[in-house]
Amino acid sequence: MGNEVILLNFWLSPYGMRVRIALEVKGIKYENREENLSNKSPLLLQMNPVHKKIPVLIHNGRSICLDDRSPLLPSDPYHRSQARFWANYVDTKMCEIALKFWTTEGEEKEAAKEEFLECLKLFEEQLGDKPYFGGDNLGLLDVALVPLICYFYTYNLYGNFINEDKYPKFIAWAKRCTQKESVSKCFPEEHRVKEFISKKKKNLNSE
Ligand SMILES: N[C@@H](CCC(=O)N[C@@H](CS)C(=O)NCC(=O)O)C(=O)O
Repeated sequence: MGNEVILLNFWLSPYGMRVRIALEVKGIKYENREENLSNKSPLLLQMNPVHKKIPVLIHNGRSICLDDRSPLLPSDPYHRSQARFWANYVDTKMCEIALKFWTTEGEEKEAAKEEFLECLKLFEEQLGDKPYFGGDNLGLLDVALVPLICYFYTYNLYGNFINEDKYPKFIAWAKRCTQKESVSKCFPEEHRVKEFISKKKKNLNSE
């Protein structure tokens, strides 16, 4: 049997970006297939019939998860559970705040901004003096968090709130990550993010 790996994806998805980065780090070759989320392909519906969401990773015709023997996870059980805890925090908390920031105005938007900055403070502490959350190399939390960096430019454009001086470690980490080819090649171009978000905002404002 061949060794066919297909990723069903949507270019702006932070979840999709992290799978791409993990595949790059592991050196796995794959085909990236873009999905139209308002008209999902039969393959997506077949491979993820419960959630019907991207990303879906398909290996030789079967949907799979990236496994725990990944070099992204520390071997020490305590550090492994910490990495999982914080990666889950990104999923549940940060992605929700980011969505609130994009889709609300006024007080709610301000609250989302404050919450986001609180998260950055926590991550600044978690990072300490390490180059990456994973230590000397990218780890699970780095890969989970770094896709959010590609929205920073547009955050600042619409909210002007990320003051680099306040989060020096976090900003240095972000720059370090984006200088890695395994990360930067999975990021969409800045202008595409900006165009997509300004279009979304226009649609929301006209509703
Ligand atoms: N927890 C899921 C979240 C995936 C997710 O929310 N995917 C979104 C795109 S970013 C999606 O497919 N949305 C389509 C829909 O909800 O119909 C993961 O980590 O993979």
